[in-house]
Amino acid sequence: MTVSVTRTGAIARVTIDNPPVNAASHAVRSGLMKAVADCEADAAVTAVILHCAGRTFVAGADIREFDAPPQEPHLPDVIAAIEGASKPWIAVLHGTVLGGGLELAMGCHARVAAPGTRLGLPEVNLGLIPGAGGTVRLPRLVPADVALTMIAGGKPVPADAALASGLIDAVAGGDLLDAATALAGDVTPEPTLDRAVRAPQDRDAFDRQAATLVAKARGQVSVAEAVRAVERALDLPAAEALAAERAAFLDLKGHPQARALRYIFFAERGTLSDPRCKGATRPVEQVAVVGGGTMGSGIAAACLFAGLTVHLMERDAPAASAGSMRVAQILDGAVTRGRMTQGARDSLQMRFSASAAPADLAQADLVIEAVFEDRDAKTEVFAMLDAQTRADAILATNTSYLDVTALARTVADPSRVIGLHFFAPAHIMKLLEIVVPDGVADDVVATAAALSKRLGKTAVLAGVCDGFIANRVLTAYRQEADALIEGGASPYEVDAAMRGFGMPMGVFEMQDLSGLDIGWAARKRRAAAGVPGYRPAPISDALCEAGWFGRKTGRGWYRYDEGAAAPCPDVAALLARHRPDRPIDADRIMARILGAMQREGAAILDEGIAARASDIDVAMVAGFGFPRWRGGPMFLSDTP
Ligand code: T1G
Repeated sequence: MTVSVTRTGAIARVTIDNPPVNAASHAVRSGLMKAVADCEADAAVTAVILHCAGRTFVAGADIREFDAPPQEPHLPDVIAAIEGASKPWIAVLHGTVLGGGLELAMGCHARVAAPGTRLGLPEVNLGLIPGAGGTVRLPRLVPADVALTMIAGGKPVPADAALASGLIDAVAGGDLLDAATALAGDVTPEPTLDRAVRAPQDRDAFDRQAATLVAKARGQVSVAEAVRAVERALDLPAAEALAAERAAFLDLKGHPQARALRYIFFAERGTLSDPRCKGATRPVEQVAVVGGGTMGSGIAAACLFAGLTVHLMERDAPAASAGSMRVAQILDGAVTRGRMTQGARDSLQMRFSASAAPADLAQADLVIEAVFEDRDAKTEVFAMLDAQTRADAILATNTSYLDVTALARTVADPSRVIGLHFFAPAHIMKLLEIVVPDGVADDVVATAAALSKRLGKTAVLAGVCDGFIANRVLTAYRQEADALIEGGASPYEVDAAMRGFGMPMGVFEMQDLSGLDIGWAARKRRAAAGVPGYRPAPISDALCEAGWFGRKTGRGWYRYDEGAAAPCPDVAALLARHRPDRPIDADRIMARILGAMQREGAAILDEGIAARASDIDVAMVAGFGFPRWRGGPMFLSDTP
C-alpha cells in the first residue's frame, strides 16, 4: 500500500511507503488525496501525522514521470488540500526531505525532524524551479535570504539550521511519532500561505546575493528563474506568485537544460549497473597507500574522510614524514573551510599512520599505489606488495595510463589487481575511474564499486588503454585546440569560447594550471610509443622549450605577473612566427572541440573501454567540469 491511514485515538497516521526514496509518484499523490478526504470525514480525527516508511521522507517528485504528460492529482493540488484541511497535519521528517517532499512538508501545519535530517529544494540542479509552492511558502517560513540561497543555490540544509531559520518546529530524538503526537495538541491548521513573507531587512543586499547566485550559474537558466520566483513571492500576492511559479516550472520542464540535467542525474546512477558491481565484496576497513605525494596524500585523505583507517607508506622516513604533513594539511583545510570540527579532524588523525616499513602493510585489506607514473617503478612496488600483503588483500594502481593487465600479471595472483584512477586533488575531485584488467576477480570489482560509493565518488568502469576514458577525451580535445591555434586561432579566443560554453576554464588555462610540461612529457611518450592518433604540437612544444610551463613558472599561455592571468605578448609573437593569425568565432571553435570529444568518445565505445555513452558524459562532467546542464558531449551528439 503506497499510502495508508491508521488511527490511534484521535490522531490519524498517514504513512507513505514508496521505495526507494518515497518519490511523490502518481500513486502517492492519489493516495494522499484520499487520505485527506478520509481524515476530514472521520469526526474522531482531531490531528494527522504524515510520515514515511523506509530511509527517507519524500525525496521529491518522481523524476521518472517528468517526460510523460503530468497526471492528476498534481502535487500542488495535494498540498493545497492538506494546507486547507480543517485539522492540523504534522509532518514527521527524516532522511533527505527534498523538492516536492519539502513542499509537501511546508503545506503541513507543523514539521518535526529527526536529528541528521537534511532539507532542501534542489530543483535548480535538475534545470527546474520548485513547482509545488516551494518558492512561495519557503519565504513565509524562513528569512528571504535563506529562502533565496536554498532555492537558487539548490543545496540542502541540516535539521538544526532548518530549526534555527523557522523551517521546522522541532528536532526530536527518540520516537518521532510520539514527539509529533505531543505537538499535535498545540498546532492550529493555519495555512502557511496565510503567513506574511519574511521580507529581507536589506533589499539591496538581497539583490546583490541574487546577482551573485545568477553569475555563478555559468549560463544555467534555472537559477535566474529561481531568483525571479523568490522575488515574485516577496512582491506579489501568494495566489499570483503560485500561478507564476507553476507556469515557470512547466515551461522549464521541457527546456533542453532540464532534459540534459535529468539525463545526467540518471546517467550518474547507472554507471555501476554492471552485474560485477553488485556481487559479493571483500571487507575494506584498513587501507594502505603507497606514495605520499600529491596524489597519494589526496587518496589517503579521501579514505580518512570516508572513515577508513589509513596507513601511508613511503620509501624512507623523511618521505613518509613529508607525506604525513601533506595529509595533515588536507585535514586542517577541511577544518578551515568549516567542513568538519577540530575534534572530528583529530579523530581522523588517530586513524592515520605512516612509515617506510613494508611489514606495516600486512594488515591492509586494500593497498593503493600512487607512486611516480613509471612502469618500472610501479612494477617494483607491486613486487613488494606481492610479498608483503595478505593473499586476499586487493592491490590497486592509481596509474593514469599504464596497462593495468600487464601490471597485474607481474604478481602471483593477478585476480586481486585493479585500477583506481583518482583525479587530482583526489580528496576533492568526484570522478573515479575503476579500471578493469583481464582476469580480475568479480568480488574485487564489486569491492571497488562499493569503495567508490563510500568515498562519495562518481565512478565509471573503464577498460585498459592509454588514458582510459576521461584523459583520452581530454587529449583529443587538447589536440584539436592545438590544431585550432596552429590554424590561426588565438589560445585566448579558444579559452573564451570554452568558458562561454560553460566549461570552468579553457584548455589553455587548464594547461597553465597543471603545467605545460605534463602534456609535453605525454606527447614525447606517445610519439616514442607510436600511440595511434598522436599528433605533434609544435607551438606547445615551443613554449615548453622556452621553459614557459604555466603558473608555476610565472608564464605559459598567459602571464601571471600580479598572480592574475593575462594574455602574453611573447606568446602572440611566437604564434605569429609560426603561422598567420586567422581568428575563428566561438561557435566554430566549440563545434571543433565538441567534435573531437565525440569522435574520441565513439572510439572509446567501439573499443569497449566504456560500457555506454552516458558513462563518457559522466566522466567528462565529474572529471573536467563539462557543464551538467548540457548533459555531456555524447548527449549533445544525440541531441538535435
Ligand atoms: N525520483 C525518482 N527516482 C529517484 C528520485 C526521484 N526524485 N531520487 C532518487 N531516485 C532513485 C535513484 O534514481 C535511484 O534509483 C534510487 O532512487 C536511489 O537514489 C515538484 C519538481 C534522494 C539524496 O532532486 O538527490 O521534486 O538507481 O542512488 O545516493 O518542486 O537520490 O536505485 O534504480 O541517488 O542515497 C527533487 C534527487 C525532484 C532529489 C538519495 N528531488 N535524488 O541519494 O541514492 S524535482 C531531487 C537525490 C521536484 C517539485 C520538483 C538522491 C537522494 P536506482 P541514489 P542516494
